[in-house]
Order: sequence, then C-alpha cells, then structure tokens
Amino acid sequence: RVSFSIRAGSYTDELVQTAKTIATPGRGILAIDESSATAGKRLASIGLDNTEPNRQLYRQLLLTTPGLGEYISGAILFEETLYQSTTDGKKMVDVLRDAKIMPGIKVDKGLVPLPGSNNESWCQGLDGLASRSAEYYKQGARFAKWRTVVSIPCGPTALAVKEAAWGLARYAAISQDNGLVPIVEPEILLDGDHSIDRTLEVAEKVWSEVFFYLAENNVVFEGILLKPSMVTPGAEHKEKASPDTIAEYTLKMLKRRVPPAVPGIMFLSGGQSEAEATLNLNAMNQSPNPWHVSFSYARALQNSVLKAWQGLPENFEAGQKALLARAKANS
Ligand code: 5MM
Repeated sequence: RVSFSIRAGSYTDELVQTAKTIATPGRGILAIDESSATAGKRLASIGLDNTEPNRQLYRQLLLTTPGLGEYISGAILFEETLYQSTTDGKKMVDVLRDAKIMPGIKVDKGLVPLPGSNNESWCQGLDGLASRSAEYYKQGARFAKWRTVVSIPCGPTALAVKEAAWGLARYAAISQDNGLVPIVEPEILLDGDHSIDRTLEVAEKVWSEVFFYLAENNVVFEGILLKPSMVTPGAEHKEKASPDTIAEYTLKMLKRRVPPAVPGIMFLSGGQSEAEATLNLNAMNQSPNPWHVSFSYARALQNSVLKAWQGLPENFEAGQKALLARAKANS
C-alpha cells in the first residue's frame, strides 16, 4: 500500500497545502527556535542577560518587522514564543498569521550522547510527542522542526546515522498525524578538515537512510520539507569551495537522493557567514530544480540584526531593517 492512501482522510490535504505555501517562490523560513541556552549565547553577544523578557523582546523585534511576509513564509518558534504575546498584548502567533507567515515549532528536546558510538549524539523528544504536537496545533502551529546532527570527524558510525534517520522518520510520522508539516533536519556539521567529496559521500549515505525510514513510516513526501546542510568542505579544510562548486555538489547529492514529490528544500546556514549563505543559495537557483530551493536560516539572518540592535530601544527599527535586508537578499 502506498503511504498516500493509508493517510487519506486525516490531515493529508492540509499538510500538502501547508508545505506548498511555505515553499512559495521568493520566500523562505526564519529560524528563531533557539533553546533558552542558545538564545542566552546570542543575547550575551550584545551584553544582554538571558531573561524571559529579553528573549520575548528580541523575538518581538524579529516577528513584527514590517513587510517580513514578502520574503518569509514560515517562522520556527521555540515553545516559549508560541505562548508569548507582544508588549502590546498581541499573540506572537497572530502577528505571524496577519503577516501571512506560517507559525512553526521546534519539537525536539535536544541532543545527548549516544552510548556505543564514537562520541556522537542522538536527539531526544519522541516520548509524549503526539500529545505535544496536538497541543501545538491547537495553539496555531502548522509545521514542526526536529534537528539532529551527524559529525563527519567522529565517523559517522553506522549506529549514529541509523539512529538519526530513524528518529527523524518517527518524528515526521507523528507530526503528520497531528497536522504539522515536519521539517526533516539531519544537520551534517561543518566541523572538520575533510574534503567536499567526503561530505558528499556522507550526505548521500545520511539522506538515503532518512528516506528509507521515512518511507517505512508511511510519511507523505508531499507534506514534508527538508532542512539539509549544504555540501561544502569541512570548516578546517585547506581549500575553500566557490558558490558554484558548493551548488554543483549539493544539487548533485539532492538529485540523487530526494524525490521530486518533496515540495521544498530549505537549507540551514550551519555557521556560514551571511554573505556566503546568500551567495551559495543564489548559485543553487541559477537553473530550474525539481523542488523549491530556499532557506531556513537562523544565524545567517540574525547576526546583523543583533549587531544593529545592541539591545537598545533607539536601535529597534535598525534591527528590523537589518532582518529585512537579509531576508530580501535571500529571497
Ligand atoms: C535557531 O537554532 C535552532 C535551535 O538550536 P538549539 O537547539 O541548539 O538551541 C537550530 O536548530 C537552527 O534552526 C538550525 O541549526 C539552523 O540554524 P543555522 O544557524 O545553522 O542557520
């Protein structure tokens, strides 16, 4: 039996529509789902304490940016933000809806060491995920994100790749059952001095396992989005690759592994500079692709916002302008 017919009658039509809407031409995803610890690091970089009001204010700055919906089709929130309002009392979810931006939610519970592996990790969060997802849907979320990581210098071991792929597939099936489009994100970390060919080899292995288990779990491919790393040399490799080379390798990998039924490929930036992330994405869109190829950046959209804002009320608008400029450039 084909997955589509198994799931007919549930949320299938809505999932397909949600995924298509997020993957509309010229738009991408704003990832602001930093867990509180990561958010603290970002705030510390501009001298702010990691308090709930500071996280709320920063996210309000981002989400209320005038005109954001022209370039951004979805925003991934951390659970805290899904329940927060602006200082004027408007729910963040309603701010997004009014701007024609789909609200999304990070549902994984973070990484922990994977026993039996080569110092690798696995991603927690499957326990209770169905009830959490149903609740997030009620709160207005329409898509979800689960990020796990794969390390090239640590192997990756077959165990770590299988665990990453299986966890993503279980999460994707549970999300779809509860009306949330799952973003599937096995981040292949940039760390290491390996070549671009080695990254290609690992990425092909990872995505083949991910799609194997997605199919086994009867996930509807038309109702998912991918969040891959670009195929680049390791960050410490002796040679840098040009945007054209990165685009060639990344598209080669995706064309070998990702069915055209998947509506959107929304890249993570993974520690690239803002300009690199934009130029690499641009290179990938110089000829037609089977899917919408766009962005789901966190750092590559937010770095210049933090720099412009500095936590000062008089720089609030400058922060928003910086976000709009990055979003437009990627658009
Ligand atoms: C925004 O950060 C996300 C959550 O990270 P933590 O759980 O570590 O706090 C993260 O998943 C992010 O969405 C992706 O890594 C993409 O971000 P970049 O900065 O690589 O574009």
